[in-house]
Order: sequence, then C-alpha cells, then structure tokens
Amino acid sequence: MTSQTSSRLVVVSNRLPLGDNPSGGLVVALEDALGASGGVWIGFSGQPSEAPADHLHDHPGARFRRLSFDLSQEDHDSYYAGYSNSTLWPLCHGRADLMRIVPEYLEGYRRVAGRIADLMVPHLRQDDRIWVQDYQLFPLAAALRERGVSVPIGHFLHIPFPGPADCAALPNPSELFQWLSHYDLLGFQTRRDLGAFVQSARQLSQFQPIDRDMIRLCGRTLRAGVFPIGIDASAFIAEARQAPDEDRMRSLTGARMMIGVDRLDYSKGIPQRFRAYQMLLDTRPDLIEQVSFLQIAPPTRGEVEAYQDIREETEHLAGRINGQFATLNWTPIRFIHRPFPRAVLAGLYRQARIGLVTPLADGMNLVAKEYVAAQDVADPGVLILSRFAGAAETMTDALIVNPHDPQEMAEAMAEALAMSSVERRRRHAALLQGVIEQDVSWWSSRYLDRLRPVQ
Ligand code: GDG
Repeated sequence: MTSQTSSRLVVVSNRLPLGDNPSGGLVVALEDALGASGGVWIGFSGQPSEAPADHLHDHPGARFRRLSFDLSQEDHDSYYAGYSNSTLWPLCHGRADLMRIVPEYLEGYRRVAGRIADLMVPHLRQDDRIWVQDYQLFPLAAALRERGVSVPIGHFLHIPFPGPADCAALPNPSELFQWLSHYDLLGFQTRRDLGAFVQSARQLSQFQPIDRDMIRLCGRTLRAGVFPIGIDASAFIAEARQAPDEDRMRSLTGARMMIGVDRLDYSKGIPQRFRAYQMLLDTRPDLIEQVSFLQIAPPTRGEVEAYQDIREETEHLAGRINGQFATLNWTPIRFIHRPFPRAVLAGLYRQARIGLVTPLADGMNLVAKEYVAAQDVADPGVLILSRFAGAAETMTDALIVNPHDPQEMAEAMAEALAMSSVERRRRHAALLQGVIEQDVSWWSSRYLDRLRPVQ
C-alpha cells in the first residue's frame, strides 16, 4: 500500500453533487483533496429508477471524478424517506415523538448500504481512503469490511448525535454502535455531540476510552474527534459584496429587516421564531413598520408527513400575524417557501440588520456563518443564535438565546435593534475572525490529516 499522503480520496455521500459546475461548501472543501489525489465522489443520482443499473454511472467533465448509483423507488422510500428521515433524523434532533419505527425501513437502510458497497468494491484500490458523509450511510463501513475492504474509512456526522435516552428509542441501538465500530475515524460537529456519543456508547454498547482520541468500541479500536464544519468564507464575502440591494420594503417604510433562511424543517424552530416576533410587536407597538421579518424556507422532504405538518403550521402562523399587524405600507412577515440563488441570499443577509438562526436542534448551522460572512464590516448586523445550534459552541459573540422562550427571543430582537454601532462592530469582528479561520477547507484538512489506519 502506498503512503497516505499519496493515497486516493473516495468520498461517499447520499447525494452526488451533479451539474457542470457543482457548488456548495462541501464540494469546494473537498475539491482540492479530490483533484490532487485523483479522487472520486460517489453518491445517489437523485432520481429513483425503475431498473437500477448493476454498476456505477460515470459523470465525466467535472473537476473530479463522480460516480453515481441508482435506487429503486422502494429502496429510496425505505432507506431515504424511511429510516434516514423518518427514524434517524427526528431522533437525532430530539424529536423521538416524530420517529417512525417500521421494520421495512430498517431493512431497506441495511440493504441499500450493502448495495452501495457491492457497487463500490470493483472501483476501490489498495491506496484509497474512504470518507463517508452523514447519517444516511452509517452501515457503509461494516458493509465494505464484510466484502474484504481494509483501507481506512472515516465517517463525519453533520447532525447531532443522540444521547442515551434517545438512542434507546431506536429499534436497534446496539446495531448502531456495531456499524460505527467499523470506521477508523468518527467525526462530530461539536464537543456536545462527541460527549453524547461517548455517553450513549458507554450505556448501550461496549465502550472504553483508550487515550485522548482513541477508543475501543464493540471490540475494535478507532479514533473519534470534533471537527466543526465551516463555509467557503472568502467566496461568500466576495459574493455578498457584489450583491445588489433587493430589500425594497426597506426603501418603502424604512423598516429594518430580520432574516431567517432554513430548509422548512421542524428542527429549525421557525414557528417559535414567528411567535417571538409576534410577542415583540405586541409588546413594542413603536416597532410597527420599523422592523420586518423575511423568512426564506425552501421545501424539503415533502414526502414525509411531519414536513407537511410544519408547512401548514408555519403558513397559518405567518398569515395570522400578518392579519393582526399589517398596515397598508408594511407586511410584518414575508414567508417565502421557495429557494433563492446563493448570490441573492448573500445580498439579503447583508441588508438584514438581524440574522435569526434559532433551531431547536442543529448539528452546526451554516446560515449563522454565512450571515456573519455577508455583513458590511463598517455597519454589521447582529446574529441571534440558538444555544442548540452546534455553531453556538464557537460563535459566542452572537446574542445566544433559548428558542423555546419567546420572551427571551423578543428581548434579544429588541436588544439587537437598539445595539450601538460600536458593539455591533466588536461582536461582528470576533465572529468573522472565527468564520474565516475555521472555514470549510480548514475543516476538511483537519479531518483528512487524522484519517489514517489506527494501528
Ligand atoms: C446539515 C445539518 C450542518 C438554504 N436555503 C437556500 C439555500 N440554503 C443553504 C444555506 C446553507 C444550507 O442551505 C443549509 O445548511 P445548514 O447548515 O443551515 O442546515 P442543513 O441543511 O440542515 O445541513 C447542519 C450542515 O449539514 C453542514 O454540516 O450545519 O446542522 O443539519 O448553506 O445557505 N441555498 C440556496 N437557496 C436557498 O433558498 N442557494
């Protein structure tokens, strides 16, 4: 086997970034490592297929090699909409009440990992290092090991790791730790998640710490560490500087804008945010027409029932608040259930006096970092950040709030609106430094430096 510096990187994620010019932080971060090592990115093609091929499809013409696999509708429903997004996602976000335990989901989840492993094996080389992304693919290392693959395999979890009480609600807690034990490196977003993993593994599995980052799990030795993900900060800063001013409502009424940008997911705390804003308008009538709230919430996972519910709840609440407070010149909430191009988002962040990032649970939350990167350093806005976003572990100069407490959030909004320019600049400078230093390339190189055989 060749040395690890010349090893080839193989990234596997649920979705393959496709298109001629795939963008996004993760792609940018991995592009250099993939390009320099002649690497490969493997993922789902995106559309369920009636006759899934028994080989990976090559997508030529990119800056790195991309190979996609097909999934049947049945596999997609059980593995993706089922076990990944109706069992694991709610569980990892503290919503065991929304979790659906269906034997076919778990079977499909295991079956798809086995299928991906089968498709991958003919493409693998002795000098590969494999980096598996996220909760959709927990069993992949075990499936590859079963097929004789012995190269280093790492996993990075983008979402929170559940504590022991939540893990115990899974249909298969001990299998989860078995799956994880086949990796050489487990990466988490925050110390909180690493701590939850250790506690859960101790209680529900065979676990022993060895030294600083080495552990024994289910009879195997591996590493575990914290690698907080970042954004492509320099690109985002440049994009926001060039963006046109799109906030026409401000020119009409002079109202300062608060912005939220989230996939419409129940973990993001959007209704709680709306209620806090309602409380602000109720208790501070002087702010009527002085502040507006733009919530961009593109659709996601519409096939899962809990997502249809959150859409209804959010639309209903926005309608009620608008009905109660709107004037002829001003609408308190603009709720837009559609995606916008990145460059437009960058400009909107820059024009917003307040960035509202108030999830009830979140692995990291990149919007918090994008909002900071987009600000005008001479006249920056204020980030209001939930203590339950992974980002709160490092972004301590934001106004940190409890998203379950509408009064505390309304007070933070009022405080942000009244904050002096000196304090806004001080807080923003500290936040921006972190966003720039710990960007997405920093994240991927720290992780890949540690992805090597354990012995
Ligand atoms: C998972 C974890 C973790 C949103 N609306 C539009 C749009 N977006 C972009 C944002 C941001 C990204 O999507 C969302 O990232 P988040 O980090 O906020 O949240 P998740 O999608 O839940 O991501 C999370 C992340 O993985 C990375 O590890 O931070 O905790 O849950 O970049 O800007 N982009 C465009 N139009 C939109 O309308 N172009």
